[in-house]
Amino acid sequence: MTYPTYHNLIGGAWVPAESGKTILNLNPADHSDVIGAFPASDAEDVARAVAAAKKASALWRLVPAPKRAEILLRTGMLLQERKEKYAREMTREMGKVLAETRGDVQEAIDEAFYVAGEGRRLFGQTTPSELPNKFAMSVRMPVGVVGMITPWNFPMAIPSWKLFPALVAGNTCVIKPAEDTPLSTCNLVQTLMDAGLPPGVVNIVTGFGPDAGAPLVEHPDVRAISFTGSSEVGSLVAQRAAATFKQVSLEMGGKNAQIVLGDANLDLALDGALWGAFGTTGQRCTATSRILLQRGIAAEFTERLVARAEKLRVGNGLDEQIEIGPQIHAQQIETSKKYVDIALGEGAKLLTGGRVLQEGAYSKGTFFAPTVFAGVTSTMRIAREEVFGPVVSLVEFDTFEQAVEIANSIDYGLSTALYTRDVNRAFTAIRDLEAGITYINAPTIGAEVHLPFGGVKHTGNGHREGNGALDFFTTWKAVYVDYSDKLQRAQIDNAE
Ligand code: UN1
Repeated sequence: MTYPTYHNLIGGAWVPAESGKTILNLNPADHSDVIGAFPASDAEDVARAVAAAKKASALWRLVPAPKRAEILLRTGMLLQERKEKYAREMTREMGKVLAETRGDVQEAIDEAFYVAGEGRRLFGQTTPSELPNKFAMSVRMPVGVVGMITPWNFPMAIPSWKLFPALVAGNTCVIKPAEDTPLSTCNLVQTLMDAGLPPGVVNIVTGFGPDAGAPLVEHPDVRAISFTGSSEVGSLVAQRAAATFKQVSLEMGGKNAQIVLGDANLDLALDGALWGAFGTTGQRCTATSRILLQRGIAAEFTERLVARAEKLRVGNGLDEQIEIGPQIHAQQIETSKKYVDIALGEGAKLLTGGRVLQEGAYSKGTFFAPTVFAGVTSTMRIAREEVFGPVVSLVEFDTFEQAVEIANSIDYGLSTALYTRDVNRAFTAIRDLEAGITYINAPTIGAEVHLPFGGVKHTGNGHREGNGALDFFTTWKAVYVDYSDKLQRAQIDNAE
């Protein structure tokens, strides 16, 4: 079998891992399709990448922000030209269907155009001084060298959410993409370089979390870490980063609820539920994993949902007819299986799916049947823990207030959706649902890049991506200019 060998990007040069070790990147729909070998990096590679980023920082921080932004603008335009090629490569390495990988590249394009505009803003404040003939203002400064650890489910969009704001703000970066989907990050960063990004400003080290991610988190010259992944790993990242007082932005799990009230447009709510639960094979942090149904419409909704779930075409995402791709790897399949067993053990009723697909062409990859559980109550583990697979639970309720209570009764708080025609209830839900994102009459997935993205409770640690990212990737400097030509003592010389 022949396949290409890819390298780390350090100081503008593509180089193998010092150890020479590699990881094979396989197509999850067909394991005989090898995308390539990528470096299995370790602390030594990370140290070289951080040193390159530190060196590049001296020049990059002095490039005017509007000029930095022009590189992002050109990157967005180049990504438009390359969209189809990159989407196909992403489907090969990640599995999700072409319509979705085109969306993933589009999200990076949107981010590029959005952040490019920030190059001419990056606003600070001016404010009066308490002393005469003194000027006061605050300006945004780059943080320095920033580290990024990104997941496999949005292999280009999520790196773009982190890299582009970090770059426009004048930081230099080391990114460690998920070991399952490094090619899309390489494609993104190659595009940045083709658009004029100087060497060393972005560096890539590929590899496993414990070998390549941990040394990045611990490196003393890295000033901030932006992480998207599981809550379990996020907690470790935060603990390790605390030793060197790094800023940490964590974007983690969800157990997102779609609430359907009795007055909802049921056709619309069904379309939303199917897309939210089974789009990206349920492998989004925003995926709908609980559907809360008001008693009066529950039976009809359930029947129609199951009928449509059974018709979904599961297969290789490169085939335009396919609606649901594979799961990323065998471990995720194991997790889906595990939660099916947990749900059955708790007394939930399996209405469809619940099994690994292995017949015919399915045997070449890692496929799981779209799965629906009914009779789920809010205390069951299947209603509380993230599966990250095509598994959705139906929970019935009587009143709107109960629905909000059930929706909020979990440790996570990323996305929520309410289907209703009642404007009063819609606004009450907007106020009361404990989540970073609430949709009315739209599914739990589908965030746009220029709004804040992130969650509450165990989903995050208070930072936001999207329009919150600049706050993370900059640090405030307060500036005082005294033009009185004499010593003026604050709090003393102007006191009564
Ligand atoms: C994720 O699942 O990690 O809102 C991100 C959405 C996408 C982003 C998902 N725009 O579903």
